[in-house]
Amino acid sequence: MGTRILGMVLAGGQGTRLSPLTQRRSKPAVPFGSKFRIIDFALNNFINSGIYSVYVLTQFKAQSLTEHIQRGWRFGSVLLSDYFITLVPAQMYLYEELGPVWYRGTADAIYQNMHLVENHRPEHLAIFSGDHIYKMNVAHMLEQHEAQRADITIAAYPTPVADAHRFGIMQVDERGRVTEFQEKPKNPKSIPGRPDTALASMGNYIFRSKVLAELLEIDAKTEGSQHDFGKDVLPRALRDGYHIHAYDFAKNPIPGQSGPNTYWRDVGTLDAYHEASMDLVSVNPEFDIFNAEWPLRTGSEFSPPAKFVHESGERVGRALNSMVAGGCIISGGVVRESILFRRARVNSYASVQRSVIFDEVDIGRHAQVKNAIIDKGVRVPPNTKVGFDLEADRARGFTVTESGIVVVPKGYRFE
Ligand code: ADQ
Ligand code: ADP
Repeated sequence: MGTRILGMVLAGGQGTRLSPLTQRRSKPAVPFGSKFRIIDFALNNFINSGIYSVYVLTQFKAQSLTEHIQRGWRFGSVLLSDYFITLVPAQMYLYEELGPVWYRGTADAIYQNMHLVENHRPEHLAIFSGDHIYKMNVAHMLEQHEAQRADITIAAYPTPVADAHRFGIMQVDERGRVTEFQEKPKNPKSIPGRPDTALASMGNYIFRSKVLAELLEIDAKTEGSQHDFGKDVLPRALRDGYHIHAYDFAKNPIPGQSGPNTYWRDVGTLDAYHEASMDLVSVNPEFDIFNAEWPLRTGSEFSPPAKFVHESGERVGRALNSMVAGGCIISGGVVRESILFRRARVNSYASVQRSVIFDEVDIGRHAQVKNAIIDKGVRVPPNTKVGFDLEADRARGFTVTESGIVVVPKGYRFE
């Protein structure tokens, strides 16, 4: 018997604009929120929606992601064949006409893996992006998809017209059926009656499997196609008369949460990443990770609890408006509005402010760090300042963003 739905997460994004955080890992593998990685949110959306058969498609620099999935995302000793989260690394695919090629685009990534789909014979396929921070009850989207008897359902998010050129933009009729779809249009059309807002695709789709197979078969043979869902497959499906429905994300119900579900962020730039991190440590964050009815799993690892020591004069070990992961020791230093990942160390008289500190970073005595993102394992020597003199930081080779966030890359050694 076939499965009702199979999940596919597109996790091949290069994340160029997140460099240097993506110098050695793909975008979905970038750490976020003290103990998660970006991909965890997409995976939790599936698991919390009761979708337990999930393939994760990777392409670039997948090692970090592979280790994360293998370490954390296994269903223990469950032997049921329908319970799995499996990473599918890109392989050279032998096209008769082209010879072996890597994934040519998002649609091609799925096309090359249709044999996996055939093994499960699912009625529907949920193809979701692994790049965003949000909660989404996919079961509710599936209910609508089935109730509407749609061939394709696209998750939709109303977005300011000024940002709309970055997305696939849809027009829908009064019942929510998609009548137009344009990928990243230069002059995006707004929602009728709402001149400032356009309806953006979230890059999350549910396809009737049979329809997907037909569309991908045609797309693979279409000359000039970039083999991308937004650029090629969806516009073609619309032209060919398939029934495409929009799913209104704001109506998505999350257990344990009232009001509309409006948080969906692409942390695709360093500034967006920093801003989303600062939201988490704010007193009333827009994105709530403490909802026990929507548990957020991640790569589990054993680490001791966070520890805070010393209190005498200037030498105070404490953290305020911050998140501190397991294994950290805040020893006589002060942390404010910051996120500390596992096993970070803040030593005496040091201060850390509005910063994101990755695993195993060591902040030396009297060091001061502000508006910074410090990648894994970097040792900030005693008395060093980061984020105070941006020219000096640039001269050290650090990335400094438009809004003045300083990023210290993995492997950097201070003199
Ligand atoms: P883009 O922002 O251009 O638009 P894209 O680069 O196509 O997104 O990436 C989509 C997803 O696929 C991401 O999760 C990415 O990690 C992954 N991915 C990219 N290339 C891949 C490959 N070769 N193999 C595997 N995975 C890959 C898309 C849609 C728009 C929509 C926005 C929403 O095309 O219509 O509005 O997403 O963010
Ligand atoms: P600094 O002045 O640089 O902060 P200290 O040596 O004064 O360094 O403080 C280190 C503190 O960290 C110790 O007092 C201890 O409480 C804590 N600590 C160090 N190593 C461990 C460990 N392995 N497990 C638990 N706590 C530790």
